[in-house]
Amino acid sequence: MNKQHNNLANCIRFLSIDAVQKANSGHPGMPMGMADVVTVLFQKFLKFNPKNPNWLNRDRFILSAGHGSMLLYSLLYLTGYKSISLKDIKSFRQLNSICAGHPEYHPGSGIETTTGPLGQGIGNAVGMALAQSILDHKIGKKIFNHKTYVLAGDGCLMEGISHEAMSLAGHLKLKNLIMLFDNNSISIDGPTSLTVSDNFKKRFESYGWDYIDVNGHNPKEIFKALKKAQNAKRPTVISCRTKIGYGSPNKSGKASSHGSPLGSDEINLVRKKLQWHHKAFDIPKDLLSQWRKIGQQGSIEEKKWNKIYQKNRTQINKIFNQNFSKEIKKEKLSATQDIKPLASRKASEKTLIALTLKENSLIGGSADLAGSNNTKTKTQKIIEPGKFDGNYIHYGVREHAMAAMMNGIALHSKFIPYGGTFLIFSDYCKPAIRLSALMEKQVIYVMTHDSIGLGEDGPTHQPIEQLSGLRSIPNLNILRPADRMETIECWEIALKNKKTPSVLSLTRQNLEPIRLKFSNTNKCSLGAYEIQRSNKKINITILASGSEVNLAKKVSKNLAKDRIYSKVISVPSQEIFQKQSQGYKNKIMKETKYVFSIEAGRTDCWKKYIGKDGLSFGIDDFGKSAPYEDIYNHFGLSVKNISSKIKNFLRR
Ligand SMILES: Cc1ncc(C[n+]2csc(CCOP(=O)(O)OP(=O)(O)O)c2C)c(N)n1
Ligand SMILES: [Mg+2]
Repeated sequence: MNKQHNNLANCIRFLSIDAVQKANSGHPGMPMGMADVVTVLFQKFLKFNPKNPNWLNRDRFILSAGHGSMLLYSLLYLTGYKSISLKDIKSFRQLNSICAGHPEYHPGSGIETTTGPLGQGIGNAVGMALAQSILDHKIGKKIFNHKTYVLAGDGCLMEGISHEAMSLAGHLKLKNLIMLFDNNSISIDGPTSLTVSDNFKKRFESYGWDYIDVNGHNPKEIFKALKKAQNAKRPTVISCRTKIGYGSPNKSGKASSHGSPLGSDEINLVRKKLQWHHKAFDIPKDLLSQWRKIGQQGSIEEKKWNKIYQKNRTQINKIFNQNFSKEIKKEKLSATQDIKPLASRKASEKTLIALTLKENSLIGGSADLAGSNNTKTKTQKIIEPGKFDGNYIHYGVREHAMAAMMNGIALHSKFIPYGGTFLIFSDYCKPAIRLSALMEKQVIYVMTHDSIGLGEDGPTHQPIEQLSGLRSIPNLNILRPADRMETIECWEIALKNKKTPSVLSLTRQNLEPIRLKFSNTNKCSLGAYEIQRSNKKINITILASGSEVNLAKKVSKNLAKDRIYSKVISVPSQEIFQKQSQGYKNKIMKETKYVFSIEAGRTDCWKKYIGKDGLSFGIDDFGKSAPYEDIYNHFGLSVKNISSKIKNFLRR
């Protein structure tokens, strides 16, 4: 048994060593160290079918320690996934190879998520385990009963996000979550004793996890631990004591095996030591066929599962209903009557009330700001420890984990997660937001209190550079609606964009309605559109977003008194506007020589529209603590100041 095990594990080791050597870059140490653990996992426990990587009830395997990507690519190749061939492994880290430096999510490839930023994978895994638990309760144990495995290293566990995610996983009693901790006591700078004195057992136990300690090179111990974890009542961590770079006479147990090729001399020594008499990339036929058999084990189970699944398909499709058009239309009609000023966070809540009335794929939440972000509706049910019949998650004060978990929820199957915090704390979500965008996942970030308009809480809470920063992330829609009608339209956009995450930037303060007419077409989906014009022939264009659109309207009116005529353009989304036809863009931006912009935030992202001939009104400094009208005045965001600045500018 041991020899056979060693041979199987060595396939992973040598593919990893050889690929890193050929690429002349990469991380051989982790795959060499964890090869034994994942061999037992894939051979004896993991439920998967390489012929159908999308099998809904497959176990999820997340490589949070993404630098060890060759471990994953080796496993996928060996077990027979079509996505990864030996040729792909030979082009590890080369342009357009699926075997990228760090695992990059490709639907249906077996790569379940994009990892590399350490700790994110743990958050993803907790989100996936939670999604599975919700489905299990909604649909039944026979259909969604899989496990989520996450391989995490010292680095993942040093990251703060690991604390947030593991703490919430323990609280919620996510018993189907199993972490394989590569406890090798080495990271890049050397032994972890340089920086860590944590008592891991106590740490995990205090979160409410089961902790099992094993020798990560002993297949029997690994097997026993995994076996025990199958019937746990809470999440399990298996601390696998391993040797980084296992098998390397001069580099094992040392940081030097972490992130560079071993070098051909050392590789020869590893071959000798592990008695591997095969050439680079050469996996002997009998071993490959053993691995392929391991890959075939799941197909029978999948077939059985499929029969049960087909019987429940209608119910499942109902839960995964993603058609919100009726609700959206009704909301728009209701908004035509809503003449009272309303904060866009409130408008968002009204929309959510309509959207969440029926069972559907939306899973809401907030990082301890449910009442401020207005993300929880009366009909939503809270998810509680061990009770997953709800559709609302109290994430606690854990923005990092919330965002990474939402990625996991979105990756798991067909749920659409949305979660709230203050826009200022989008910075706490940024690494995960970036990954939502990179992975093209539909995650909706509800970010309220989106400017100095939040008032007295002051500069620590007032976003300044956040909108501009978020706008610089590719494939991310920033939606900043100006009133209730626009808020409904922005939600509609977020729900329709399956491959682009959205940030809804919403106000705390009330906003007067700018649109009361019903329109079947979604005007916000143009990104920018005209809402007011003071004369047929105009001299200037005024752009504004969100809470500043009303200000722009007033400025426009005021300037008209002096025969300076203008049009006001509401710009709920710069990203979406950028995608419009050149003709439309010219119509909006090039009608007048002078273009001005108003937004209560950093001005740099408006320069592309105003050019050298215009002016941007915004805030390029930290905010202030005061009633919000006073702060607006302080920063010159008033009708009087803007009008006079524009007049002076035109008189130059
Ligand atoms: C957020 C983040 N910070 C830093 C890095 C750079 N980095 C990659 S691996 C690594 C060390 C990880 O140590 P460990 O998890 O113990 O991996 P091992 O060396 O044992 O393979 C670091 C700092 C990263 N990938 N992500
Ligand atoms: Mg380590």
